[in-house]
Amino acid sequence: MGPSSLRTAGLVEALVELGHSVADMGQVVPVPGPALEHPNKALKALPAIAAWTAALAEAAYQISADAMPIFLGGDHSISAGTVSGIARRAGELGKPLFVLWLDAHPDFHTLDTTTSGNLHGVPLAYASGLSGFQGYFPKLQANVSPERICALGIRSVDPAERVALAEAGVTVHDMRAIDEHGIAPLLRAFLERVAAEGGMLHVSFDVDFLDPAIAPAVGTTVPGGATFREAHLVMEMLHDSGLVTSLDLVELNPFLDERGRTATLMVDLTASLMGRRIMDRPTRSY
Ligand code: NNH
Ligand code: MN
Ligand code: MN
Ligand code: MN
Repeated sequence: MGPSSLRTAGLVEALVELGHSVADMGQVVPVPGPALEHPNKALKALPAIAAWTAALAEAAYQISADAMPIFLGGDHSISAGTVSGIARRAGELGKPLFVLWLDAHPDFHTLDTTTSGNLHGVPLAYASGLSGFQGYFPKLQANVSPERICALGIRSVDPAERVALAEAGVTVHDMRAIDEHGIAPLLRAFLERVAAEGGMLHVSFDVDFLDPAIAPAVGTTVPGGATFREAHLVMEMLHDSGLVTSLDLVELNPFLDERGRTATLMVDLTASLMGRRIMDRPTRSY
């Protein structure tokens, strides 16, 4: 229902109004795979998510040949497919891929370390090439280097993720860092790295990055999230950078929304990323 809700809230219309040409590619269709037995009995819907990952990786690889894809979730597990498919495209183009992970959570579990068994907790670890997915998720054709990932807005990290993030060298700017430094300098430093290396940039936007007071329509709210203006500023800076090559909008659950306000906010934030601005600015610098 998340994608329908984003469409109903006017995502396509907002992008068209900004002068973009938009093609709604509809629904990716997964091909069901075999039943899978894993020693971690907590894992939920493993065969289904593995099938989705394969289908989405192929779709992301294909569509990124000549368009900027926006992937609508649905569960954040879709990013196992979207990020790995984009990584394959980046590899083929000979460009380094960077990932900006906007989320309350780092989603850096492996199939062995997740205790909830919710596979929205694993996509970034899979796409980073962490071991423990072999034989269950599709074999990775390309991965994103963990040192090229920046997780922003983090405020709920499980013990195993804490260790894995540090070992892998992921940049994590938690809410404490945002409070202390402000969100702009943290993002600017990352964008400067992307620009310096001539990289592609995938942005993965989990609704729970936002504070639940402004974005209630998500199953895993965590207090103390990004404010309305922090979130728009991130999107405005991303636009000005000209670096973003693909985007996920995930975890929107319209059953939990209030009069569509979260869906509308996600559309407005996407519009900021795609060029909507309060006032024209003299330069495109970020
Ligand atoms: N880390 C927890 C888990 O693996 C929560 C993950 N929930 C999310 N991630 N919504 O974005 O179950
Ligand atoms: Mn989820
Ligand atoms: Mn997430
Ligand atoms: Mn989350």
